[in-house]
Amino acid sequence: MPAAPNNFLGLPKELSEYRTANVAILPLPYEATTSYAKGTKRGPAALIKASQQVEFYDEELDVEPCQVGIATLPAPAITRMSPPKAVARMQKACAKLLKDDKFVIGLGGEHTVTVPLVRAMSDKHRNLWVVQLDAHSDLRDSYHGTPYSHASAMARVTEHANLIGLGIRSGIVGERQNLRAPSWIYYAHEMLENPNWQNEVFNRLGDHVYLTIDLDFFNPAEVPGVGTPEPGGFGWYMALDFLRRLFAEREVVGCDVVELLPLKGSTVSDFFAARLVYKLIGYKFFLDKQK
Ligand SMILES: [Mn+2]
Repeated sequence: MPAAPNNFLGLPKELSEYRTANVAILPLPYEATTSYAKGTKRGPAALIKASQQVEFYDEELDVEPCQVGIATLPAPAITRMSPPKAVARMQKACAKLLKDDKFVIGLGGEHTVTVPLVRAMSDKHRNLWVVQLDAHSDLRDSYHGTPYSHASAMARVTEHANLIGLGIRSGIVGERQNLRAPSWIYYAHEMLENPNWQNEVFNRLGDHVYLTIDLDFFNPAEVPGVGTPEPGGFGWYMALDFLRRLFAEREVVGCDVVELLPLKGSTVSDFFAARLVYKLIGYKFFLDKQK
């Protein structure tokens, strides 16, 4: 028997050809500045491998979202580059996909990969908003000597876009005051105490949104395979409830799922991440627009 194609979902040729695909999966196995556990560079490959066990059928949407066509790109050759060079190379790769009108989903790698993706997206979409699901604010201006640290990803992002950070439960003193208006941070404990947080977010959020999901947003009991786990966190259904509304009420122009750190002996996090990426594709193309 021929081996299954090594692309997202293991799709046959007619559903994974670049020319006709609406979605481009861009693996970014970049890991240069991780400060705790190592291994996020193996994230994209583990996610793609796990995706080959995901069913094509989405029972919630009652469709096969993969029918829109999903091309899996080769990873850009960035492993030996300095951070500024690697960031420039990733931005170029993303810009090419946007020029070809693909809906880009970046797979990390450490959270730094969001910087080049947002730079490419903000060249195309003025007044871009970034929605960040993450345990960490990532707002240090630089960390361990580099402005391209994973701990500085959102500091760089706010140079190009407005930001709404959700689920944050690890940060630095003064970060909320230093955030340039109209950006916002929602700490996890505040979201738990405020049943109206979603409405507040949607009252503030602009029309064009780039979505970045750091898997440590989720409870580490549910997603243990992350570089920097934080106690607390949110669950699958809570996230889907928010994401469904985000895709229905706003124009999501691109996304990434980052910081997957594949663990020996457990595929839970890899499969969770793969299913999450497929949910994003389903919500992007198969929800009725409301607004
Ligand atoms: Mn994080």
